[in-house]
Amino acid sequence: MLRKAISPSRRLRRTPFSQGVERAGVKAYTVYNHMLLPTVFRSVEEDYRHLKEAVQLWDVACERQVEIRGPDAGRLMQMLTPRDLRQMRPGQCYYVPIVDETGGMLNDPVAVKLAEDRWWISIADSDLLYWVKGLAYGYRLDVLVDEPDISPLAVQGPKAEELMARVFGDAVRGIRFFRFGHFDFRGRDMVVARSGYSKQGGFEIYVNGSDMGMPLWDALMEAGADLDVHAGGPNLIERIEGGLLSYGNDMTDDNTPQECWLGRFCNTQSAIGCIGRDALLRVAKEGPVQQIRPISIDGSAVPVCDEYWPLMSDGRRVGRISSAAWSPDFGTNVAIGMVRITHWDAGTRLQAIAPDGTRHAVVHEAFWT
Ligand code: THG
Repeated sequence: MLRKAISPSRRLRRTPFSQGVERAGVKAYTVYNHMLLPTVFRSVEEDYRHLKEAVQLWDVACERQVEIRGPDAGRLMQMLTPRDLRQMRPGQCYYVPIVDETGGMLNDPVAVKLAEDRWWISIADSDLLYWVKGLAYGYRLDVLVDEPDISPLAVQGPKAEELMARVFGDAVRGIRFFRFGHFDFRGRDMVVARSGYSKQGGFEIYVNGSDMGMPLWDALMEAGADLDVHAGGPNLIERIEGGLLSYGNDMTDDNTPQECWLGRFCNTQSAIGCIGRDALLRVAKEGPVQQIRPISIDGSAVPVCDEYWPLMSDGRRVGRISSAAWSPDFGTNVAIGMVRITHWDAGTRLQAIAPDGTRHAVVHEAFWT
């Protein structure tokens, strides 16, 4: 396992909140969309406990926005995803699988509809901008596609609403899940959504302008002192408990949305214009032959999963673990795996080959929360 520093350089982008993150004592980063993403402050377990009890500021500026604007924006958006966007209104966010012409997953972003002719795609870790620009150019669409100076800052945890109300006013309390509103911070308009990569509730502020990063970070830290606000980040344990998938870890372009258990976010039949529609309709006839499942792994705390761990049955490989962590609240190791159809029923007992030994594993029906 990697336990070395990463050499900084201009290619590894800092964020508008990096000063605040460093001041808060960040202990580890990962790299996401060529940008720093803080992952650990006190320890993964302490951060997990604090996330479930208080409120955290997350520097998720690495969730970069692909902005599409122009008369063909809606058409281009529908080309990207098998989720039917016809009912989506400005003010809404949708979690959308993005697929290529084979139905393979290219990204699993949050789409933000600002206006009929203006959208943001809040991307996971892949260079989606080039696919979108390529389609816009190849199809001669009347749109502009670029990456604006917008940096998400997530406020997550049970006390998030109280903290947000103190800084943005009581109106934030009225924002519904996966909806957004426009709010003023020191004369700058910002999109504030009820969303975020945790199951603890909270908001995401699409910070408008890098120059506003530290002023907003400081304002939130000051306003939340008595709420025990602390810096945090997407938490490995909490997101596995909650079944939140990580693109590049749990799935790649080798997987269809159906394999990723994202079928509930697809309306392939009615998503007319989606580039991958024909391929997905073809595989839908047969149904997927492997699928993501929650898995528990017996024994003491597992090491970091930084490569697939084979899942075995009777000496045959029937799947793989892609994310795993010890869950203090569930008293077991929780994991996300891809399992073959023959072995994906809840209760199926398998063996997981972790680097420190082979362990018993059990397939579950649903994620833990
Ligand atoms: N917020 C924003 N951008 C993002 C993420 C985010 N970009 C990168 C990454 N996260 C994209 N992946 C996800 C994965 C899950 C969710 C959001 C983005 C998510 N899922 C909920 C669930 O599955 O329970 C809710 C989905 C729904 O009901 O619509 O929130 O976090 N801006």
